[in-house]
Amino acid sequence: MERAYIGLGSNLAEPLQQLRGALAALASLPQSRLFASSSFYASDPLGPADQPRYVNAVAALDTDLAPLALLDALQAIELQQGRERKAERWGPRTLDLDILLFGQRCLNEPRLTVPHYHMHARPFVLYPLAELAPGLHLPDGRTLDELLAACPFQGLERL
Ligand code: A4P
Ligand code: MG
Repeated sequence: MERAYIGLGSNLAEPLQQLRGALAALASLPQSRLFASSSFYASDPLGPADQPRYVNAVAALDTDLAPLALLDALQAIELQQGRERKAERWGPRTLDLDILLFGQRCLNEPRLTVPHYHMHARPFVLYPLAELAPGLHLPDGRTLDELLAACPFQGLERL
């Protein structure tokens, strides 16, 4: 099995419940085992400011699914929980599930870029990730500690 890290985010329709529902769905994915999940964090929105604050968390999932099969499964969970894809970039959503890391793989496919393209600069990704994997390093060799040092715990509140 490979360990994938999944970023969870929601800012509509009871975000905490959305994240709890998503964790339950992750725990029942085939060929996979939910290894751990972080605390929940309230976070200021990145992108348009006229939207509610988010709740974010990170999960560690051990899986035998191929990366694209995992992406399909995550998108199915988003849809089950009422996600509507809107044109606005970084707009509000009931549930967003991003593959942050998949083992030490680097993937550049039309539907899937891993590591997630913006994870290195997002406090609502890095701090929950640090709870689960303090000594982690990215495939490019950067350590999580380095990234955290450059990313203030700003606009973030551990719930
Ligand atoms: N895709 C490519 N790589 C990946 C990956 N590693 N994981 C593709 C998941 N999906 C990946 O995603 C668009 C397409 O990205 C997918 O169809 C998939 O094939 P989407 O979920 O439909 O769209 P999106 O999430 O709105 O776009 P984007 O650019 O991925 O947004 P982000 O980066 O996910 O940001 N503020 C706070 N505080 N907390 C948040 O969680 N999230 C966002 C969304 C904005 N602001 C936020 C937060
Ligand atoms: Mg997304």
